[in-house]
Amino acid sequence: MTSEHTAAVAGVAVDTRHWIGGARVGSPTTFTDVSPVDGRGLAGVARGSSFEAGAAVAAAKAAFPGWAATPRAERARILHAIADGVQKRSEELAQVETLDNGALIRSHRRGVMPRVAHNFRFFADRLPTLGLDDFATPAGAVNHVSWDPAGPCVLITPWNAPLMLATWKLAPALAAGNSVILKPAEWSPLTASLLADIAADAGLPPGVLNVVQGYGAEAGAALVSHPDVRRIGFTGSVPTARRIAASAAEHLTPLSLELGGKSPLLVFADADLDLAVDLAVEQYDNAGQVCLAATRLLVEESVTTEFTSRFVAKAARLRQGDPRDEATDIGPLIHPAQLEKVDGFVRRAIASGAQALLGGTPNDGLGGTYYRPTLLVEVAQDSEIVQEEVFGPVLTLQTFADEDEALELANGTRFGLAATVVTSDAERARRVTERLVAGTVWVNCFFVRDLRAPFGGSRASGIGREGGTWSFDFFCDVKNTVTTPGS
Ligand code: TXE
Repeated sequence: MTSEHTAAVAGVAVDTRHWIGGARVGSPTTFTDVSPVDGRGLAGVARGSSFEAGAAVAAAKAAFPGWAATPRAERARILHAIADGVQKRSEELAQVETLDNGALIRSHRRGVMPRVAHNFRFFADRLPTLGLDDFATPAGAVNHVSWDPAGPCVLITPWNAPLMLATWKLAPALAAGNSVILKPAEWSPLTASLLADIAADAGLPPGVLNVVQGYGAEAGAALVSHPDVRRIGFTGSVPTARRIAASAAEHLTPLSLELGGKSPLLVFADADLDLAVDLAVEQYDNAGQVCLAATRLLVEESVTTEFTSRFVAKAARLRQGDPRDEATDIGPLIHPAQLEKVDGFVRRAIASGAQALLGGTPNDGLGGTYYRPTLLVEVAQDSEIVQEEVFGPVLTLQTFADEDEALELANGTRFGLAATVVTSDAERARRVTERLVAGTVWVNCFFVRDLRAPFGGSRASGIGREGGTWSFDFFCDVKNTVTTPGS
């Protein structure tokens, strides 16, 4: 069922060429997209170069004036139609995504795909009121502030939540009236291609959305260094962000960077321990490949023994296996190099004195890139395992004596993406939250998200905020027009 350009993945036909100017475009070479579920090759995917990147930017540039001038009501109608298409094909999208990136089918079905559709509806519904402001000065001069679309935007997205993160950036960029070039991660390129089909079916004009497939160092690097690009939205790793920022500096292209984390989960002695354990075990979701994951458990000394034994008992019951099975709790890591990377972190931690109370090894028997849920204790604050993002199902546990020490540990990394505080004392929650360095703090909960809320991190976790008006603002050039009385 596989032709040169079309792969049948989970029974779904996926065109693996680029999507440029409303047409499928191939490349002279392809790369093999491998499924982390079982290591099987899924498809040969067009390997984009600066040639296709340039063609996509040119297509986006040509389509931009028409889309920018399209009335907001019409843009909103098309965004709703894209959301309809996502809903209609959500089971296909879920199946393809699961095979492609290894995240759980049950998460894709229940959480991710509904949110993908919502990403479009959210901005479609708000377009009538987003980015409008008029006011008069006391002397009567009228200021009209307009949020004008910026131009062709490049979106570079990672593999841990491919369609979710692509549409989270794409919807506000399109809503604002921009044209877009999306470069999905080479490890999970397939749903972006399906999204191009859905957008075309929904009536999005040719060239408004372009998808360029390929490696970061080739297609990605060519896109972010292109002089006609007006915005770069990136989610991924810190080293890549540095390269992109350096390249964007050449043309002073504004960019938004959503990077990694090493978030803490603080458990105070007054916490509901059942809740604390539930929230801690939740950190193994997506095999720990979540930028927001609270991978550092910080527990008040007096409850450490109790917390640890309950946590280990619960985490040991997690079922690891094929993510296509609804009963599976933990699937594979994205690729063999990630497995090696995670295992390397754990081995080095153990060699320098850490103790694994749970896991600590790959789960070889499952036939893919599976790593056992792991808990490491006896870890020093300045050790690699506490300081660096592992991006696997590996949690560390440290103890603290009081609030000051808890905060010193919590804030003691170069990241500042998120934090979770578990306590029954509201006053303590307020005090601690105030001193935490984090873009998001959850109190007695985790991963509760609303598109109206700002999302992003401090320090090495990124630059800028996304979500709701923050995303919309990023993709606009704001203009103030002043008219004086009688002019
Ligand atoms: O990410 P990259 P990688 C972290 C996590 C993980 C590590 C490595 O710790 O283990 O990063 O992952 C594109 N110009 N996160 O190497 O390289 C690339 O093609 C333009 C956290 O896979 O950052 C892909 O589309 N683009 C993170 C995207 O960047 C380039 C999620 C991300 O890949 C490029 C992912 C270049 N020079 C990884 N080089 C999170 N915050 O959730 C690469 N790319």
